[in-house]
Parts: sequence; structure tokens; C-alpha cells
Amino acid sequence: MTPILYQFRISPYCDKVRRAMRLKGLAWQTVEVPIAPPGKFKHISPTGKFPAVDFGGEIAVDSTDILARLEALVPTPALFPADARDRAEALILEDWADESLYFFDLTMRNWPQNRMSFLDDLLHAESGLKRRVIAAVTPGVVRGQARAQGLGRKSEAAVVADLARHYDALAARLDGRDWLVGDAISIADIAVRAMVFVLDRTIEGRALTQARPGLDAWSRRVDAASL
Ligand SMILES: N[C@@H](CCC(=O)N[C@@H](CS)C(=O)NCC(=O)O)C(=O)O
Repeated sequence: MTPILYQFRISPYCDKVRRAMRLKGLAWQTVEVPIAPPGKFKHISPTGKFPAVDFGGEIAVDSTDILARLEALVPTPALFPADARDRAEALILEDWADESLYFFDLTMRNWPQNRMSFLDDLLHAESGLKRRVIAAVTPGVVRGQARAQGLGRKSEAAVVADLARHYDALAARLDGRDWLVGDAISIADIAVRAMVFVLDRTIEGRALTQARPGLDAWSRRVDAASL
């Protein structure tokens, strides 16, 4: 059985799933979900959110649930630490990446100075009129999502200061150790790296990573294991 990943290539949650599958040495097939019109794969993901993975007819949606399924399918190398306290920490960090860092991605990639690379990544499979229409509509839609969450109401300087604080916390946690939790790569490293990876595609995010050698070295370490 070869799992089928339904993805938006640009999505850090989809990157997280790809990294987990590579780490576990799994082969998979990819179906790229079109940005528009929405709903084409509603039978796969009723919420319209991706990633979704078809495991031989059983569909898993949500990257956290998908990683749990992958862990059951291929237990080693383990992504969920065996020690209960480490596992709890890893899951908290994973959720922080998914539910907090993600909104820095959504907010910062839509800033005018970063928008060109954002739209290029988002629309890699689109051309012609469809590409122009989605490119025209997307900034307003994404701005609305960022404002609804709250980060999008802050000044650029305040957002960068918030992210710098988060990166300082990551750098401090990584001081003297290779991985975020315990002594092996885990779901925490995969989830956080997937977000840092897209944030590195913003001018401000890249500068923040480069100013923290420990964070930069960890990024390369996670990539070597999962890219
Ligand atoms: N909690 C979900 C989040 C997935 C998610 O929000 N994916 C975005 C792409 S980055 C999406 O599908 N957005 C489409 C939509 O909201 O309609 C996970 O971990 O998989």
C-alpha cells in the first residue's frame, strides 16, 4: 500500500508530513490540490484543509493525526518520544508550531516586500488568467485571515519583535543540544522546522534565523534528516 498525499505544496503542514515520511523511509504518491476552484477534493477532506493522506482507502486529515498514523505504520525511527514527559513536551511544541508560528508565516509572507515569492510559491502550478485572478484576490483573503487571528492587526515591527522572541526561545532551548526534545529528532523538530522553513522565505524571518547560529545549525540538521 503506497500512501497518497493530497497537498498544497507550499503548505508547511504538508511539508511536515513529507518530512515525516522521508524520515521513516516511506515511498508515497502526491496529488497536488488546486487552489481554485475550492472543493475538488471534498470527498478526501470534507473541511477543505490539506494535508490529507489516503492509506489504502482510509483517509487521515490533519498533520498531527497523519503523523500518528505514520508512526503506527512505521514505528522506527520514532517521531513520538517513548518517555511520557518528553512526548508531552514534543506535542506541546508541535501544537505551538502549528497554531502560533503558522500565523507568522501567513502574516509575514503577505507583506508587500515578501509577496512576490509567496505568490510564486502558491501559484507554481497555475498559469494564465487563472493565475492572475488568484494572485489578485489572495492578498486580501490572507490579510483577512491574519487580521481575524490577531497578528495581522499588529505593526510589522511588533510582529518581527514577537518572532524574534520566539526564535530566542528556540535558540536557548537548542543551546548545547541537537534536538528540541530528548536526544533524537522528534515530531517537535519536524513541526517547528516546517514553519521556520517557510518563514525563512521572508526577508525578516531569514535575517532572524541567520542572526542565531544555533537555530541555523539545527535547521540544517533537521533538513539533513528529513529533506
Ligand atoms: N491543523 C491542520 C491545518 C491544515 C491547514 O490549515 N492547511 C491549510 C494550508 S496551509 C489549508 O488547507 N487551507 C485551506 C483552507 O483553509 O481552505 C493540519 O495540521 O493539517
